[in-house]
Amino acid sequence: MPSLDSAARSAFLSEFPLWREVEGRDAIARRFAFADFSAAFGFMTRVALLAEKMDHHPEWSNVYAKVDVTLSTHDAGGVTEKDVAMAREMERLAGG
Ligand code: H2B
Repeated sequence: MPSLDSAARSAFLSEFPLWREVEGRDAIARRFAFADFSAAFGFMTRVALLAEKMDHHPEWSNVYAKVDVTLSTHDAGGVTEKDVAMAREMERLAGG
């Protein structure tokens, strides 16, 4: 699967302005902020089940109510449509 071209990257960033491009590597990232740990971990649980189905897994970390997510397709060495699909699902599951 090819990495996204610059038009597709711009389209993604305008559709999802809370996502950013990571400096120094081809990846996209966003911090999700929830009301509390329970909401954050509930989100992570739902995403984890979906990630298994999609066979596409986020890099992420959690501190209390915050979840920091980085998406990249390791096989492709960069951002692909799989990452956009996962970002879209994350927005949906976060209630965005
Ligand atoms: N997740 C992500 N983010 N990138 C990948 O390239 C990837 C993955 N590859 N999850 C999958 C699993 C691969 O390792 C398995 C063997 O299909």
